[in-house]
Amino acid sequence: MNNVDNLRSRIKSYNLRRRSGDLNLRFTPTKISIRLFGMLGHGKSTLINNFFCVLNNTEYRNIADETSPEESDGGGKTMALRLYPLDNTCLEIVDNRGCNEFKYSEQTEFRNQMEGKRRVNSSVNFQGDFTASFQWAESYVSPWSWSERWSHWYFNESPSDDTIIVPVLVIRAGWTPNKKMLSNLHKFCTTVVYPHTGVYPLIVLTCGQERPEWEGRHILPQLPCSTYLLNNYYERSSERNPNTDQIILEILIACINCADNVLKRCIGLAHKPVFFQ
Ligand SMILES: Nc1nc2c(ncn2[C@@H]2O[C@H](COP(=O)(O)OP(=O)(O)OP(=O)(O)O)[C@@H](O)[C@H]2O)c(=O)[nH]1
Ligand SMILES: [Mg+2]
Repeated sequence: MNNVDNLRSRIKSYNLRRRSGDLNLRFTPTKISIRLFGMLGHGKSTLINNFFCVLNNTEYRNIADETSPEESDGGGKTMALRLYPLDNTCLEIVDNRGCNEFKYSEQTEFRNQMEGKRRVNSSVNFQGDFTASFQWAESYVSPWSWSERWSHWYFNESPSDDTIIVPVLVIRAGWTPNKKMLSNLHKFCTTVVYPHTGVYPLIVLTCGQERPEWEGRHILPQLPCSTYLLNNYYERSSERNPNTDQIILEILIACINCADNVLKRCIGLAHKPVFFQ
């Protein structure tokens, strides 16, 4: 078996339920939810297409709505949360709307997503509507408002024991954030991502072919984020090669390892913590 096949079979054979049993966990998670976050147009949806074609060893197909260059008007293509289960694995990937600068309202939305308050397939909204609706509901304007609002909040995208969340930041190599944006990103990782997931995000730097000098570069050197420089396959350049295949599979293995670390932190606990210290 070559290295790529070997990685592929490790991913397919990882069984979260079995692993939880081996660790004697007191609850049984069944899926790893890889949540993508990042700037508008930096390659999140394309990365999902890469996961599919490499894991299934098929030709590149645009399953997750990669933006074509003609469509790319800077407005953002993905506007809703979209769920993509990876066949025959315990992994799912959640595509996200790209943000502009990781400002507070954008981080609030992402926080709500991690708490399971954003329904899959619903539009992602950076206006802070959750906060507004929560305050409104709490003010008891009418007894109906509370239940009506709650019916819109769908807790399936389980913040709970069923799901281990693995955060992935997708950033284009060559991106030059200003100081404020970098500080926003740092805050996002330390005050939103880590407390909700128990890990720092994996960082995938896309468009590596244009910026080979970014190999080994850390966007947030103060944080222990594993970073991968990647040439995504995309519609106009979709011929597969073993190097890219290997990096894609290594990213998935890193996601599994991240989830495994979270499981180990849950040994002895009755439930997955709502917040990690
Ligand atoms: N050259 C190159 N182009 C890429 C790479 N990854 C993505 N692209 C291109 O970048 C553009 C944006 O990619 P998307 O996957 O749509 O980006 P996104 O982050 O999902 O964008 P939004 O949904 O709009 O936030 C598309 O035209 C892709 O073909 C890469 O690694 N190299
Ligand atoms: Mg997209």
